[in-house]
Amino acid sequence: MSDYYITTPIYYVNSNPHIGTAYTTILADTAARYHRLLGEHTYFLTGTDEHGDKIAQSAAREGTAPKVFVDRISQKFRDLWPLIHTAPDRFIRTTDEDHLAVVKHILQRLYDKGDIYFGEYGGNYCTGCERFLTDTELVDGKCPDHQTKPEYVKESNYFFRMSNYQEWLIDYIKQHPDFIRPERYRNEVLGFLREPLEDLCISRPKTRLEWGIEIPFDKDYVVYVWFDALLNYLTGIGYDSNPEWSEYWVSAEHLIGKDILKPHGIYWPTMLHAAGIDMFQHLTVHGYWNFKDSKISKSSGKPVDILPLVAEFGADAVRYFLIRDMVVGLDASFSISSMVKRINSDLANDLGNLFSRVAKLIGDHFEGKLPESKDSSCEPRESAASLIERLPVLVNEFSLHTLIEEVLQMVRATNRYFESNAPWKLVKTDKEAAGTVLHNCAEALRIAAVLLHPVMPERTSRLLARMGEPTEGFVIDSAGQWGRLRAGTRFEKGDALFPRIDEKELPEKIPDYFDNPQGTVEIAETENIIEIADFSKIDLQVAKVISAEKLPQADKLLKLQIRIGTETRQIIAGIAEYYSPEQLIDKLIIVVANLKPTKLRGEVSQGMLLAAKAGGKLVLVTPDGDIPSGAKVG
Ligand code: ME8
Repeated sequence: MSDYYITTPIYYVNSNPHIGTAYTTILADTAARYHRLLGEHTYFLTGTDEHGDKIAQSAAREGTAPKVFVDRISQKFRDLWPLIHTAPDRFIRTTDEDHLAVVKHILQRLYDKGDIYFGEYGGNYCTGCERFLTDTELVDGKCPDHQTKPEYVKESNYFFRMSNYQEWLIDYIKQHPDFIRPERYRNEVLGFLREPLEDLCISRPKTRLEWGIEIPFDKDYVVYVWFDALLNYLTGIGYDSNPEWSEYWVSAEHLIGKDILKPHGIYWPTMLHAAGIDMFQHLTVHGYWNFKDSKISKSSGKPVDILPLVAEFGADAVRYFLIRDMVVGLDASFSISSMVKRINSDLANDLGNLFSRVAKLIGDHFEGKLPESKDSSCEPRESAASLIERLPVLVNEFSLHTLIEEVLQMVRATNRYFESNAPWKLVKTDKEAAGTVLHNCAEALRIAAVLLHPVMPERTSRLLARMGEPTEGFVIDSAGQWGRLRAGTRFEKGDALFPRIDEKELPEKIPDYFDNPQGTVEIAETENIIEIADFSKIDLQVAKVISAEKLPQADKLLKLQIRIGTETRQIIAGIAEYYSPEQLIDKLIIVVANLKPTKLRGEVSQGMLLAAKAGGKLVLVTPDGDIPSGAKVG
């Protein structure tokens, strides 16, 4: 059994997870599941990057202590992962105790070795990137990724002698063509390395930034956030504590977006080499998900949120679209329309429909039991065998979109086989022959489900369960064998695995992803007109009441615990005269989600609910229909 270790970037906790960060995590999760399917001992690490200027500033803006702030946002990432069916083996935080120890250990080692020195440096610092940018990286004096002018910073600091390792790194990359992939990013790194490499400033004086890991040999400094963050990849597998860490390490694959190529392609290998640690196996770089030509990011405005998509289409269908529609290395365009087309054509039509038709015929003509196959030679069998043979190559090359497309080609071949043999007619003249066709189709569907399980773990498990097959923990060597299904097994049709989506209904349901879905609205003049921009400052969201109780000694107040998306909050509402706590449980309400928290009768209130009042009556404003909590109102 060989080992495989895959990592995602650890995400900054300066704001919530979004489509981009979810994408890398889904891609890594899918890769991990494919390696498990190949029978490899696999470890998958993700987590959050919690130190540095950017986080300290976000916490300060909110008036919260950094640790309280990072605990809250980090939890949002942790809560999101199961909702999109990702299952990391460890969720690392750079504030974890074992990580602090690893960072200090490596710093001390490099310092003792003479690879760290004290000096002075002035340069253009981009807080968004959390690094100094060289003059050649600036476009019109601005950071091209963040469109902000960097700040000139000059101060005494500790430096890592990165320049000493420039020649070594060039040679290493040249000798290991797959080290940085796809090739365009390898070339980009070699391009950076054509310029002389400067030493890396790896500290910040505490007088400017306290929120970081203290340098072990100088208590007046904290370590630079990138130096701290990159080392998470070692902490995550128990470097220095687990004797088996190196077995995973040599097969490590770092998956990142192209925005963070330089720290991973240059800082990280030189840091490892200086510390006497072997290189990881691959740095695999993907492009950006764009929406209308701009990168989806926490600062790009809407849409960024993945949960409304999951609520509308289901986590597995969203995963399928994201993996199928991005070629790793290139940018891809996100739109609801392409997502709906993909789900409807591949999943609802090709896969889901075939399963329903096969299951229906088995139900109608074979009492719901799988008929026998008298002859298993058919085109689907051949295409399944050739795909399974190439599976390791496609997985190791990270060609997951090709792999998925090939599975769908096999499904389409099965549809053709089904159509050309017309078992619904054949059953009337030759029941045994019809049984053979249906059995072979079922076998092809089973193998398709096994091969798509890493992309859609939940839906394919359901499909397999309906054939009485194991739903997880299988490996391709056995599960990929044609002929595992036994005649006579119960075969259930069940409800549609991938219901067809009607695109016309979506602008109402997930308006954030559409331009002005309601069209322009004429409003009557009133005295108190506000601009749309003023209104859009108010973040109205749907929330679900989880619990409610009376506040002692406060006749009018109720204390509610509400859920907004994945987040739980407490609000104190003056509605006790109109609603009993029991009436409120499970109710969907509308809340102002971005109100500054306040205290009422000693209790924190993190929001305000909306209610309408007239003539001594008060009623809550509620959504007219079932919609997930966290849905935006506007
Ligand atoms: O850079 N398309 O964290 P980060 C695709 N903490 N992927 C995207 C994306 C988009 N539009 N937007 C973001 C950091 N990503 C550091 C990393 S690692 C030691 C430290 C993904 O929160 C992509 O993987 O800014 C990108 O590299 C990452 O989120 C950046 O996350």
